[in-house]
Amino acid sequence: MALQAASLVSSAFAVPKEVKSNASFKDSSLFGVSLSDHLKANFNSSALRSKRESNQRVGGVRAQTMATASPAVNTATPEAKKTLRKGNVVVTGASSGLGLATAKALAETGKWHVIMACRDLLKAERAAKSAGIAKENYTVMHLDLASLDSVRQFVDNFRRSERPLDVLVCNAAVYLPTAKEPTFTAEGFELSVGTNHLGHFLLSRLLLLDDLKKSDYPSKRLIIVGSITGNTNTLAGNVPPKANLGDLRGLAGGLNGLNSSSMIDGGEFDGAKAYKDSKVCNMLTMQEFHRRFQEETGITFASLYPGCIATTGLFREHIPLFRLLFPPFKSTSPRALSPNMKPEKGLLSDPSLTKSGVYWSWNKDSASFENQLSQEASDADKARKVWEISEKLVGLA
Ligand code: NDP
Ligand code: PMR
Repeated sequence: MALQAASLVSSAFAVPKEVKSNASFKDSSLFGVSLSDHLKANFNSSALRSKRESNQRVGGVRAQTMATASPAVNTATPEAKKTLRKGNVVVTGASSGLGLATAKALAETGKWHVIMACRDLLKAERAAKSAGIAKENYTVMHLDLASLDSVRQFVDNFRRSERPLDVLVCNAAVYLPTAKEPTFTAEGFELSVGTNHLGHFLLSRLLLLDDLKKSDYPSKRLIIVGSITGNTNTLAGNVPPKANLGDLRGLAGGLNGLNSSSMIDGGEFDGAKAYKDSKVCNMLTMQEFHRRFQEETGITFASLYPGCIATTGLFREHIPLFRLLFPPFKSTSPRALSPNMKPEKGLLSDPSLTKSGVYWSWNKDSASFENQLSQEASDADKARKVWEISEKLVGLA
């Protein structure tokens, strides 16, 4: 056990200074790239590590990232010859945690140009440099998902760059478990659902229909990161407060906390629940995309649970005791000790992972499997309603 644990925490990861705790990842595979290797090799770059950050280092790194097929170019077919160019992937929230690890791993394959879509340009630039991502393999572009204007501006800027879009990864998220009162996006939506769901909803609708659809890439993908904690068919999803979208009355009212509740189900504000609800929306949205657009566009839509990555920036707002106990507790769990998420076993070589409409997870033996969503997170009727209400809220209907 100790040996396994040691191998899991063998790498240093200098996180950007905004991230209070250091990142500790399990092995990762969203794009079919072994993140752990990259992280081990490069995330300990000291170039931008402040003394304070060094002092804060607690964890080692095994990364678990999000899966899309590698653009594995097969020159044997004319189709492949046509697409020898690098793939272009937009990763939201690539300035930290899973998004940064994913950006790094993809960039290092040499087969992807990563557009790091981030709200804090300086932080993102520093994070990319600190992670050792080669300049020619990434571009940082501004995106604040808590502002629909910013989302639209991002889409404009992206189009101006004249890059084709081959993969979009909706990864960014905020988690506000200790907030007593709701806070709001620029348009007045409760911040967690506004950022994690509505911002991504608008982004993916705009980029999907006009950009991703046009890509000539062999594997076009839209990945939306979900979570076990939004799935009430799991132990983790039964830790209160549980996700529950109810009859969507709060969402329909605009989540503004004035003439409507700030919570999707119309209840009292609860930051932890708002996050879990937003993850249910993410998973429902992926399925609705699949139903509406898979056949027409050939795009693969997928969601995933990346595993528990206990020391990313996500828990920065949590109580200090949680931040102290969660990483060591999680790093001794059987799942964390397993050689999890070996992408070479999974997404690179497993053709089934190109399947659309799936919520992926990886077991302790690194094998990918189609995970079962909770009843609510797989409710097609609810997915349609969330879609229709969200369209109105973001100004698409
Ligand atoms: P981090 O907090 O490290 O990363 C979140 C990223 O989202 C950061 O880059 C952050 O930017 C960005 N972000 C937050 N708000 C906005 C915004 N308004 N506009 C643009 N970007 C924004 O967390 P993780 O890496 O852990 O989380 C990544 C994903 O993984 C999330 O979707 C999360 O739900 C999911 N997940 C994580 C798990 C875990 O155990 N960590 C488990 C299950 C799912 P900035 O750097 O500027 O703060
Ligand atoms: Mg946890 C096998 C059980 C399991 C798993 C896989 C997780 C993952 N959690 C599990 C169990 C439990 N958790 C139990 C039994 C408890 C009560 C002691 C517990 C508590 C807990 C808290 C307070 N867990 C948490 C929190 C958080 O604040 C985290 C959260 O919900 O963030 C939204 C969290 C998590 N637990 C996980 C994972 C993956 C998280 C982070 C979830 C996410 O980012 O979506």
